Amino acid sequence: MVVAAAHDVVVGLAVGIPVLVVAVGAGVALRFRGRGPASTVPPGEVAADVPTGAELAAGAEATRVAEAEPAAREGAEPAPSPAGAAPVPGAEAPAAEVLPEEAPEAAALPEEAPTYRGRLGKARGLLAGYLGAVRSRGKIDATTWDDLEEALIRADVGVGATDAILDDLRARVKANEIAGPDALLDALRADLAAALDAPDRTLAPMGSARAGSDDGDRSVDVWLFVGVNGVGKTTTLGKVATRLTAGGASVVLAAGDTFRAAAGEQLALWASRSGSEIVRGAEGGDPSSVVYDAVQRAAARQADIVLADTAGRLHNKANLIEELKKIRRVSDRAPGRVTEVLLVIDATTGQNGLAQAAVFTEAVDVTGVVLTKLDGTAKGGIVVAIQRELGLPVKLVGLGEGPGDLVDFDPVSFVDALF
Ligand SMILES: Nc1nc2c(ncn2[C@@H]2O[C@H](COP(=O)(O)OP(=O)(O)O)[C@@H](O)[C@H]2O)c(=O)[nH]1
Ligand SMILES: [Mg+2]
Repeated sequence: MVVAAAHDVVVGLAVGIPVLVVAVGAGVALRFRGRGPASTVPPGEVAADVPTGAELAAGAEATRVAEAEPAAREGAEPAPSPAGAAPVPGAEAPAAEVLPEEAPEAAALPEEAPTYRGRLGKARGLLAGYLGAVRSRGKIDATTWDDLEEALIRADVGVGATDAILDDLRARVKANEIAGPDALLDALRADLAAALDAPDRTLAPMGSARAGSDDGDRSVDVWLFVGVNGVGKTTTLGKVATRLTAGGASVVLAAGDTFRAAAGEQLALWASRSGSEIVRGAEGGDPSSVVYDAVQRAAARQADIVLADTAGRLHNKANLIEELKKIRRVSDRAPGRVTEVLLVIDATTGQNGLAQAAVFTEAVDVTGVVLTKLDGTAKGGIVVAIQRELGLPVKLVGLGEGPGDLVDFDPVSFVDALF
């Protein structure tokens, strides 16, 4: 692919390698873009389905060039409405365009909700071999502990949580509280569920912005969706919109991923699928303006909530953090109030998801985690590691790509589905 301008190179890369970048992990990917020697790829030439180190370095080169003209993305924050002014969408921040969706129809959720047991076949398959071996041995011996340790580590439970759980089980076996392999596996199941216990995994109830603000009726709840590219932010946002509109809420989607046009298109599809309105900006426009306009629009239409999509990668980590902080600040301006910041993590990236999370928790006050693609991985144990390492409740879980494939996280059903 030969492209003309540095800007296009960035877009090309954004489209071409995000999945691989995610696989590498945000920390590493962002570091790659931050340095990188002179490109060995001819200028303007972006090859590749499989990015080599040289191509990632070329990406670094291209993004540095693009950073020379960041003005479009880093304009002044949109000014707040003067007191008493009518909330005319787009008046203060003309970057965003409101796509009218007259009388959107609420979408119906598919009738059959996915079950953990039905969708966690891969994770269960991984554990089954080890757990079967433990059971069939008929007694608890050194091999039992090796099997359990390997099972938990391979399922991505993480070293810390694995050690804690096995220490507890060993002590109880020693104290004769646990007699044989069957009792041991029951205890393991209970320990896993206990490790997933969180004080509060419920989503902020609709209207909490109103309840918590002096601005009374005009307040609009805003939920932000953040996370690395490709983890499932837009899809999750669409699923949440579907769920909320099916419950009778009126929803405005803010297409805050202005990094590439395709992101807006994808969200527009979810808007029409879910019967939500959408506010979009120009490609490369200021995402904060889009969210700001969406809040104005929601207030004018007395909509219940704004769900804001964000870009998962910018030129570098510092940019990403600054952008997210700004989006959060602007979203929190009356009449908007941020009542959830959901960090979306792809379960298939395993322990890398934890490294990614650090970047986002630094930027914005994350209120909960959405763990996606649990249907596609044997590494379901990552949910334990997330809660333990991040101290954040896993609130929602993605079990597929369809509008209904999102469930509230339920530790007991989850753990049961693994055995
Ligand atoms: N199997 C599966 N695929 C998912 C899930 N959530 C998202 N995806 C897919 O992951 C890919 C990236 O999702 P997208 O929402 O575009 O990610 P974003 O870049 O974070 O906005 C898409 O192909 C989605 O269909 C899930 O829970 N299960
Ligand atoms: Mg997206």
